[in-house]
Amino acid sequence: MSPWKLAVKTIGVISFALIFADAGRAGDVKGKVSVQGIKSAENIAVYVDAIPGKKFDPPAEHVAVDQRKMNFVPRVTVVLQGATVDFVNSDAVGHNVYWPSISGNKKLAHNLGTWPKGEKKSFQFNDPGVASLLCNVHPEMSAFVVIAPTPYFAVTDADGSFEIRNVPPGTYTLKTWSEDGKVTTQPVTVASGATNVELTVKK
Ligand SMILES: [Cu+2]
Repeated sequence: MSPWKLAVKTIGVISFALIFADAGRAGDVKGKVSVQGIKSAENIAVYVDAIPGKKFDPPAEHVAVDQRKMNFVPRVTVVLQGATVDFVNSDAVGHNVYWPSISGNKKLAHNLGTWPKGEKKSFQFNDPGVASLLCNVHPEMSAFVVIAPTPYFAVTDADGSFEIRNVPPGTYTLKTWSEDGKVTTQPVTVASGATNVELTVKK
């Protein structure tokens, strides 16, 4: 084979391989949440709903929720089902952590107790839904842990923008959860590269 023909053939094989690699490459879901009748588009959880036939191993890395300056930080945390959350206390006062239910199921209520600065307590969230975190020492404190069935999730920033990275190509249901709005669902088809979506959350 002449060097020229060999070069053409090699380039052909490489291009073919690249096209196939690209077709299977994960994409990013980028978007913006608009709100109707709600004050803010911030702190809205956006996630890919359960994928039939697909199960995810609990992540090894723990997620932290702090209690700092008399607030839970962050206010909204999304975790994959099975994830362990470390509840930290960074204040000089004792804080408590409890949730009266997960998505209204009172059987999943739990009280972790009260502990001082510098200590933490951990909890593994095995049931999907939303845990409303409260502190029984300071009734004004509240926050949320959204337990998602997939590892593809994000929380909106101040202007409602979000980005879910590394989603395998496919068609899914995007779901939102917010403190004051209704749950929104919307189909999304993900390919390699960026997929842009717009979502509206209503009161
Ligand atoms: Cu407290």
